Amino acid sequence: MARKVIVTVAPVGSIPTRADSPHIPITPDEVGEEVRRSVEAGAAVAHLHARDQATGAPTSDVAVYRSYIEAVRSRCDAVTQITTGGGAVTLNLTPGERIKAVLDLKPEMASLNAGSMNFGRKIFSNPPNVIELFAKEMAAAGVKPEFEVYDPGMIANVKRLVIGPGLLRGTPRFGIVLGIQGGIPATVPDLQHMVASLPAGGSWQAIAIGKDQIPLGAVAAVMGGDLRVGLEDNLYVSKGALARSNAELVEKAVRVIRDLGFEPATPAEARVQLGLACE
Ligand code: KMH
Ligand code: ZN
Repeated sequence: MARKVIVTVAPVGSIPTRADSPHIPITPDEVGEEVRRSVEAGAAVAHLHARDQATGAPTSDVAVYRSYIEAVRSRCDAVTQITTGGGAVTLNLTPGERIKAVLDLKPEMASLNAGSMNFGRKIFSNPPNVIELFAKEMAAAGVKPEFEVYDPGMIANVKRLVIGPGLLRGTPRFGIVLGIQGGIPATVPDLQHMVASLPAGGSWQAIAIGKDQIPLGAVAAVMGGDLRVGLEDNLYVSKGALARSNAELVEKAVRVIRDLGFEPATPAEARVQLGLACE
């Protein structure tokens, strides 16, 4: 039987604007519809950032997160994952502001960025005390973290600060981010090195930036991993052609992984693989 690969859709992010692409969803209905169509196309997980409804700028407003989650849940059964990272770079949020929506809304998953770095021309600050705090609070809230790792040192941080001290419930889930300026480049040898550094017993996905999103996602599938696509990290479906929707990116990713002999996991199958539900 074909291996089931988890496709995550990241429909909006904190950085791209409507000037970059008119197709970025901002209202709850837009986000809900984008996720619904992405799930129809084969996505299983929705990674969500919130946007101010008047300006389109990133926001940490819990009411917006709530409206996005309700819009998704009323339309489909995607696993919901909230960011704790986006507003750190764009809004200089405090750790408490970054995790508030996670604690109030208790989505099934949340991102947990596992180290500090240059992020383009900015600083992305995730010191050890914040990593430990987020890990403890997510464990207490019953929210599964996805450790976003941008270089091998961050994988070591997860082992030393979270897994070693027993702050993780269940198996570790990693998002290997490739191609951020300041992080590991988006190349196959870099992905191989990251995967070789992971602790045993968990699962991982490739989160490659820009044009590398689907090619490195396909490599990830071949290597036994999963992949994330979406307008958060990539606006183009092919050279010079804006993706008209997140679903268009999911459709392309699913075409490619099917050609390679895999099948996209349904949300129910993803929940089992991620340890969010029993078989
Ligand atoms: N946009 C990705 C490069 C997060 O939201 O916590 C990083 C990301 C992290 O998705
Ligand atoms: Zn994100």
